[in-house]
Amino acid sequence: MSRDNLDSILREDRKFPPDAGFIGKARINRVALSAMQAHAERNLEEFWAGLAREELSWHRPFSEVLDRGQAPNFRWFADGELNASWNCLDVHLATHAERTAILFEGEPGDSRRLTYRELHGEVCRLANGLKALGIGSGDRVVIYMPMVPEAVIAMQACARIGAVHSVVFGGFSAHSLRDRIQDTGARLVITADGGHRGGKVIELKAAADKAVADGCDTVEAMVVLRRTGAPVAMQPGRDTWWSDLVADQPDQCPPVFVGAEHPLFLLYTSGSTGKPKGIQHSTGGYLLGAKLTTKWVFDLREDDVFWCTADVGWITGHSYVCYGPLAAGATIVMYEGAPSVPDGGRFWSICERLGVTVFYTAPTAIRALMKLGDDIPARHDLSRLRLLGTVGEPINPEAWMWYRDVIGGGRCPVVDTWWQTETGAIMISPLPGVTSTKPGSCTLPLPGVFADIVDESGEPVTDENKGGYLVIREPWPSMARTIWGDNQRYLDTYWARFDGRFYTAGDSAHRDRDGYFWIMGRIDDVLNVAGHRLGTMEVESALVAHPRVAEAAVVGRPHEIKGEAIFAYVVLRGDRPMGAAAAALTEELRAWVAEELGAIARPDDIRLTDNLPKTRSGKIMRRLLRSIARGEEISQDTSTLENPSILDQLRGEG
Ligand code: 7RM
Repeated sequence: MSRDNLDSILREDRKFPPDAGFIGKARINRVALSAMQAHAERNLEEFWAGLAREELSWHRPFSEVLDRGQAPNFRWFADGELNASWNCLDVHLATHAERTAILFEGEPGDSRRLTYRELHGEVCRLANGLKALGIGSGDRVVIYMPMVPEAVIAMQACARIGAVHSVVFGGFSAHSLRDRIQDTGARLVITADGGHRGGKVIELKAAADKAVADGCDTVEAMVVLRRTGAPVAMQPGRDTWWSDLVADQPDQCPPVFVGAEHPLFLLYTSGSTGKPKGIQHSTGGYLLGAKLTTKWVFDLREDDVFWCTADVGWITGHSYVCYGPLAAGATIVMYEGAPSVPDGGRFWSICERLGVTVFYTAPTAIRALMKLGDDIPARHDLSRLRLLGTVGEPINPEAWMWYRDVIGGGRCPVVDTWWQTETGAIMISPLPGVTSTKPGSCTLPLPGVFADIVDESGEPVTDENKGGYLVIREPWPSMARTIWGDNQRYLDTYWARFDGRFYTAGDSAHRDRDGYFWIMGRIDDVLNVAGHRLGTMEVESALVAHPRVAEAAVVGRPHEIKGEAIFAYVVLRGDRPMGAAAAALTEELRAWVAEELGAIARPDDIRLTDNLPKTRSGKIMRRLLRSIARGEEISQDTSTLENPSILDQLRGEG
């Protein structure tokens, strides 16, 4: 068995075609899809150019579609000029100004509704306020806010005047905020007194003060939204209340039209080592990707109520809360708080009360809610839902089935969407009116996306079920342009592995006999057991398929004979047994995996734990678990863990 082989051992045969009712009304049917695919194959630039002209409103039309001159720093629609906020707001005013843009619910239960006309007015007032503070095109603005409508208003106001926003997730510490302020060289920070999360008040202004207290000389001003009413210290000459700033501002503000390549935002993502990377996105290409994929994948229509549960601190919140759905003229839901407040039914209660029709969330949330049992969603009327989506991690087939059956009542298509901060928009996903879905597969690339799987030497992997590197062969409009201030790192991280020939996502994947893509996990997490290279996702899925298991994370630790042994951390549904009962259960689980996947995948160690360590966006921190399994010193930052005491348990000491 060669070292290069990445084996897929998971067999999943369930398949769900879209039902006739859905197909009949879908925005994209089989015929439309074939035509788009043929067009993209025939002439990729013409394909994207046509969509860019149709979907976006240009102040000055572009003449050149794709500039490959500095590849892989591609440029799209470069001599065209537009404004992102204009494309999200003004374009709707003539036809549907009174349509609801945002339905907001705060964690304490307060609610608000903003029409497109009102949202446009608020964005203009803030944009005028920002101008009054001296902020202009190209200036960086850091946004550190709770999930309230003002977070979207702040992003849109920056876009309106050509300022480059960088949203920092409100759950990040003062220290992380400082790093990002310093790296962007921001002139302004927009924050709030605090936000409500998990029944507590998160003190954002205090954290922002702490962040800028040291080495943030570029920051000239701070705008503070009053949200919780908690007392805060305002620094005279620097700090302004949001309400004061906009009080006398008109609700009209002419947009600043910028070149299509003008950066719309920077968004930091943690690299595998060292400091976070400021992923830079463009205005034209990014907005095109966000808008198109919203319409294609979520099949959005005028009467839809779309809820993407992601915080605006993540790319998902940029593309599917702030930009895509507003550009598409949809009604979105924003919820400020935790899914567990006041109880584990909050998501379903919001879906019921606000009439959510399209719901998009992460596997980590699905597994957490699944662990609470079926009774909780059963108390809510979820009959308005017509489409469900997932993003962020591979979804285990059992969690997918639960989502489809219990939340979707078996009638809603489930779209498992693969993409990254760096891709800007969804890349591989079912189209709900066309694609038959399979639990655990993100299915097929969208039109215009040339995804492939290659081996160590960059040759396509054509064998069924054989894994390799997930790559994208051709540039696409919403791709990241660079890493802010460090283009070399951009080239090294995403392009060097195969000498600039294609974009390397850093994920491993395989294809089945229908050509469907299955993401197996991050390349860095691949296990090597007796010459078999295995993705983490399959062993985890086998564990989650056991009725007692809610969540699992699998890592490798060195083994004298096999090279690597499989070490599994398992979270159970219900109480965690101790002593002999625990030993019996772990034996049962080892045998279960061997039965499901074959002896090669039998975990050598299973550790039962109450929780798994997650990043703030809910992804399992396998690197941390690997250090623990190997008894190594922990080098990762554990300060952001929800529950730091979990470390003792993971080490087997709790
Ligand atoms: C949107 C987002 C990107 C990484 C990516 C994958 C993993 C995301 C899926 C997925 C399997 C999916 N951006 N990932 N979606 N894995 N199936 N549908 O999450 O930059 O934060 O993360 O997330 O490993 O490379 S991200």
